[in-house]
Amino acid sequence: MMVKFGAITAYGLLSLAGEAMAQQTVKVMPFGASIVARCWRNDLEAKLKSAGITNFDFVGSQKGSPDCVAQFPGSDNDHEGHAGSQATDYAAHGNLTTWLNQQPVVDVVVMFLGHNDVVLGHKPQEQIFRAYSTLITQMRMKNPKMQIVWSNLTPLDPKRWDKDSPNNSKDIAALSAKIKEFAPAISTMDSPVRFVDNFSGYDPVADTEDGLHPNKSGNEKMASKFFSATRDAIQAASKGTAKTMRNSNIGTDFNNVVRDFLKEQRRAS
Ligand SMILES: *[C@@H]1O[C@H](CO)[C@@H](O)[C@H](O)[C@H]1NC(C)=O
Ligand SMILES: *[C@@H]1O[C@H](CO)[C@@H](O)[C@H](O)[C@H]1NC(C)=O
Ligand SMILES: *[C@@H]1O[C@H](CO)[C@@H](O)[C@H](O)[C@H]1NC(C)=O
Ligand SMILES: CC(=O)N[C@H]1CO[C@H](CO)[C@@H](O)[C@@H]1O
Repeated sequence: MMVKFGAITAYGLLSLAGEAMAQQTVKVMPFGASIVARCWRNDLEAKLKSAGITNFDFVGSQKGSPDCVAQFPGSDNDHEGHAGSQATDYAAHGNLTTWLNQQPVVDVVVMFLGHNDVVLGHKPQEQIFRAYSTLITQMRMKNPKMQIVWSNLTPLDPKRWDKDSPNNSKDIAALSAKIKEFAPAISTMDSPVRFVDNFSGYDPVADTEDGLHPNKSGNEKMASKFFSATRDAIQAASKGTAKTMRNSNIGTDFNNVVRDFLKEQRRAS
């Protein structure tokens, strides 16, 4: 009788575990400024879903334009991109920590940020990099295993953006090149940083509306560029969460449940 009850319990636990793993949704926060609000996110989601990556959910306090959902029906429009924002301001004010804490869980952050530090703030590159470090530290404080996808910046059309300040497009290019160098240096085993190159192959005239913000072809390029790093980050996060069983459904740490169950079994037999 005891053994039979145990067997049923084991079966129950296993199917519960299977269910929890199947339901394990990876929470992905697209983070940055106005370009993060654009429809490349919806395009990226569509590309991931057609590749069979479906166990993720975009999170954030902001909603993209309804146009993005019209273009990609049924897509998830949540993000954390705030128009006109600078990495240096986020770092100074703790905004990211606030937004991360509004979410019960964040597994992946997709960061695209820094244009405004150059074109609005004219901040020195070292200050921008100190801000990036602070932001990555904040991500890891929220989740020591945060999977980070970090893109450099799309280029600016100098004809439009260098009128008021002649170094804008040059400074964006230099910042982009520096991000490429810095991203692997800040990557760790527990919390990998996957670099995405959004600079090369992007045409700031043909791929934007205004020399900066992507139009349809720019969105498509960005989605393609973000694809493999985001897919890998989601897959890594879902492996990680399956292992430690972050699990609010069961209400307790699954590993402990299994350990106690096995102890019971040994005692019973
Ligand atoms: C960031 O935080 C500061 C200080 O709380 C606030 O004034 C600012 O509006 C926040 N930025 C955004 C984009 O919400
Ligand atoms: C632009 O860059 C040049 C050379 O790098 C520098 O000498 C100049 O001061 C910069 N101008 C502004 C407005 O930042
Ligand atoms: C993108 O915008 C540029 C210039 O604004 C335009 O020439 C191009 O046709 C647009 N491409 C798409 C796919 O919207
Ligand atoms: C002009 C410039 O600095 N371009 C760089 C932009 O970023 C890409 C990738 O990070 C580099 O390969 C380019 O050299």
